[in-house]
Amino acid sequence: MEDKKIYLPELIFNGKELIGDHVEKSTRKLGDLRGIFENGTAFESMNLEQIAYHVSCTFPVQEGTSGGLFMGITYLMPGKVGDEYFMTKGHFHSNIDRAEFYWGVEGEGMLILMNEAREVWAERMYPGSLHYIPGGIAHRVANVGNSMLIFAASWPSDAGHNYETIAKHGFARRLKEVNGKPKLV
Ligand code: PAN
Ligand code: ZN
Repeated sequence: MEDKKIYLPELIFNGKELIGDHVEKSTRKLGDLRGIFENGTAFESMNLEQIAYHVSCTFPVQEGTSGGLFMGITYLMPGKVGDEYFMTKGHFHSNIDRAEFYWGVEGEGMLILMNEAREVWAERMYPGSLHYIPGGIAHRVANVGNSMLIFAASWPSDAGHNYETIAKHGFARRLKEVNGKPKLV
């Protein structure tokens, strides 16, 4: 007899993509990243309509609900603006003590982290790398490879995103390609 209490999951994560009815996609073009790269002249000379990254997310509860979790997969294109790699905008969480997990799925990246005292450090991202980002730490990812970087993330549904602090003050160090290698300068 058919078991009426066993269901199929509503979402599939096939290792690379989130699939299901409740997946929301958002896109950031290079032009949306104005101001985050040091070399403004190089930036303005590029195709600002090109996609820098897109994110596929599932929000099982309403944003701001306490106790829930969200998940998102980020697809960050390879490229550079001057000697800086394509990177995500980066943010603190609005509820600053909320933590997050990131994990590497495909490609080669660098997770750049900064505490409220503006100390900066970075962790290499690669397929299978797992990164616990404690509360109070701003986070941004750079694609340091030649192919698309894919990473997944899960964060609390009441974390929220504070982009303003980073938009205004940036990170205290920049990740640049120096002699062919990524370096925090
Ligand atoms: C991630 C990020 C995603 C895009 O899901 O939102 O990688 O980066 P930005 O939000 O900085 O543009 C996350 O950290 N959520 O909290
Ligand atoms: Zn976050």
